[in-house]
Amino acid sequence: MLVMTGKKTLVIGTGLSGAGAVRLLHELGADITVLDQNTKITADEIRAKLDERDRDRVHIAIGELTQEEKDGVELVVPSPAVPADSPLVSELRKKGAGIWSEIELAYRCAKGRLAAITGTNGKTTTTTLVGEIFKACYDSVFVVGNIGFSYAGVAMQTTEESVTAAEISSFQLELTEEFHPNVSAILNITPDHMNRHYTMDNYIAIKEMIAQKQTKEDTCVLNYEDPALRTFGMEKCSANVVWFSSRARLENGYYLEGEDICFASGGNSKKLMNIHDMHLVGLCNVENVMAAMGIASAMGVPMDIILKVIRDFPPVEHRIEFVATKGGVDYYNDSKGTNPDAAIQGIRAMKKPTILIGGGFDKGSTYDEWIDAFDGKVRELVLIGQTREKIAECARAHGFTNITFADTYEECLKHCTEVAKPGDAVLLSPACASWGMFPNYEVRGEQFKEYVRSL
Ligand code: UMA
Repeated sequence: MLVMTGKKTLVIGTGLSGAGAVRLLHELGADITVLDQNTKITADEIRAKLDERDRDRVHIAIGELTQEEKDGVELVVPSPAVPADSPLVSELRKKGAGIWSEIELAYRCAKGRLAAITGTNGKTTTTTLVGEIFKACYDSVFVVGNIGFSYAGVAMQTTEESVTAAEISSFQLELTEEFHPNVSAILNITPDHMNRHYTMDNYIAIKEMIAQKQTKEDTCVLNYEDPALRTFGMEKCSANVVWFSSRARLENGYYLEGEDICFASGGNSKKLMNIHDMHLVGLCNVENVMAAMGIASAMGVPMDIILKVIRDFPPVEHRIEFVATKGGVDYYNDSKGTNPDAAIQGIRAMKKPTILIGGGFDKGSTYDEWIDAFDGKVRELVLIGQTREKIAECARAHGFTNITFADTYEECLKHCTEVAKPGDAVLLSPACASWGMFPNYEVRGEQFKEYVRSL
């Protein structure tokens, strides 16, 4: 067990991750300062975000730290929103402090077996599905991480019998050292978060860190169709690799043949299920399901249990989620389409002329492939947020000109209902993060659904 008694620690950020880290550090007996760099927040607001047991046991700092507060800090746990190269983190790193993500801290204290899932898209669906499969087979199951539950917050509740499914983002992975899941999975890697990771090579290297401590005793589930992952699995990964493919008939691994998901091992293959026997739709979800099969099977869940849970599994909220038909118009919430690659899956799933809502926070993405994927289906593009000019310019360069700018979300939603005709679809799939206009993509999706229901 990690010994932290009396050690001077600093938690940066007071969201879910920060509150979870404080909870765990408190249990470990550390001396904790919690810093929020948002100068608009008050100490009382920070206290209210912490667990009741921690509220009066931490030192709270807002904005910047004094020299005294910085001196002697041995461990820093920055929240995922805090860049790993931010001035404060860099300064404390230089002074010799350990810099761990909340996931690394949690891992060092948690017990039982761990399946960790990363990838640019599909993480939440796959992690939720894997969690449901685990619950159908094991008594003590935790579903944590980027999905919206702090791993550190529950680490002390895990036992040797526990089985944990963790969704892990690149922000969380980049500050890991000993993190070592029994089963890891990288679903795909396409450009995202370039404002944080700068280059694609760096982003790929960070994603691959999920398997950096794995050995032949462990399993790494990888997408055979992703060029970077194919190279990683064949040349660099030290774990036992389980492949999945939506295009090739594999000799070993999970693959799609026609409408059937099959599994092959040592040249023998068998059909596992037809893709129409599940509620999840779209090729991206077939890939998520194959990955979940590989992860759950490697964690010891029998295939009949895996298949039963997949058949019953409902679609995940905010991911190509059908909301309602109003006035002959179908409304779809794909607020989780927070990058161009995810939004491509959203538009591909549409079968009708579509009014598409796009735009939001600028993560440094390029939008060409997304615009190309419109494929004659988008009737009008309604743009909001910081990226609207950039997207409009890109769309025009690709010959798409039916573009409207909205200054507010309300104006945008109202415009969509005015221009949509019976037989059309309205799709919220912005290809951008929600930050700046909303606290997160969930709020953006909820507001869309509320508006549609009120029509
Ligand atoms: N803050 C600072 N300094 C900074 C930046 C932020 O002090 O430089 C403070 C803010 O004032 C605020 C806190 O940090 O108090 C916000 O931190 P946070 O956004 O990390 O908030 P959490 O609630 O801890 O959420 C994080 C993840 N957020 C991000 O990665 C940005 C959540 O993922 C995750 O669910 C949660 O931990 C639990 O693990 C969200 C996300 O958007 C869903 N993830 C990205 C994505 O999926 O694309 C990676």
